[in-house]
Amino acid sequence: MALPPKDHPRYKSLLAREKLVEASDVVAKQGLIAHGRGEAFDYLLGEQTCLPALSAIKAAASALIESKNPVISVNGNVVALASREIARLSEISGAKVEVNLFHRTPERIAGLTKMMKKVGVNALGEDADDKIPGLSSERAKCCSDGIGSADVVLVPLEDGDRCEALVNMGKKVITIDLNPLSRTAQTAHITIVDELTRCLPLLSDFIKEKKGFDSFDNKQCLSDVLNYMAERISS
Ligand code: PTJ
Repeated sequence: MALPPKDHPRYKSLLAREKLVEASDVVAKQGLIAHGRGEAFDYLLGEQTCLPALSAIKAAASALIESKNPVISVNGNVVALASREIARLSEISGAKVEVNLFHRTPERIAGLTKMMKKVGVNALGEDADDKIPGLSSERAKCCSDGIGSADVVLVPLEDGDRCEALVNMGKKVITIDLNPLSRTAQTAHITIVDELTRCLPLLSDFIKEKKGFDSFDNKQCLSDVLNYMAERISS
């Protein structure tokens, strides 16, 4: 991987791009477009975790602590950018990890499972024997001992249709999405509007310290994030 110079003011951002390009055999091409959209929204947040996101992270910590059968669903972007952070979260929360893709191919599932194995996680995903109702084709596939039987699902960077289908299955859905206006952000029960690699360590820390947050209103939280962005733009 071509490392950007460490003193570059946009080092973190350039490094993330390099990671996605480096993993281009397992990251969907559409994933690069999704990343660019995320970057644009992160500019509006000032590339920092805002207070409403912090309350969503605490609410997510509570949901994961209380969950009996939590699952973290990971896609190409998530594994390429944050496999280590996901491994730590899985260890601390006891959540299983399932590689579950929108643009599903056996090659990508195998490659991403291998990348998770390198960080010590035996991810589910290869033997998909269940389906998410209401979705067509390959994107419906999932594992019965993973997403199929989960009570709480953390799905970072998810497509709106699939997020809605998980909610309709009765799962408690937590997402991480820099776009507070996306259908996923609006449909999930808990939306963390923050950058993936920035919020995952905070989420793990809150679970470890058992710092949850009981009263949480997602609609209010999204509205607070939008106000925060608007104030930043107008000042
Ligand atoms: O690997 P696959 O086949 O499962 O496909 C993955 C993608 C991401 C291509 C697929 O899930 C997709 O098309 O997602 P969307 O509908 O583009 O939604 C992704 C959302 O994630 C967008 O709203 C982006 O703003 C947001 N996003 C992108 N990068 C980050 C992010 N949010 C947080 N942190 C990021 N690094």
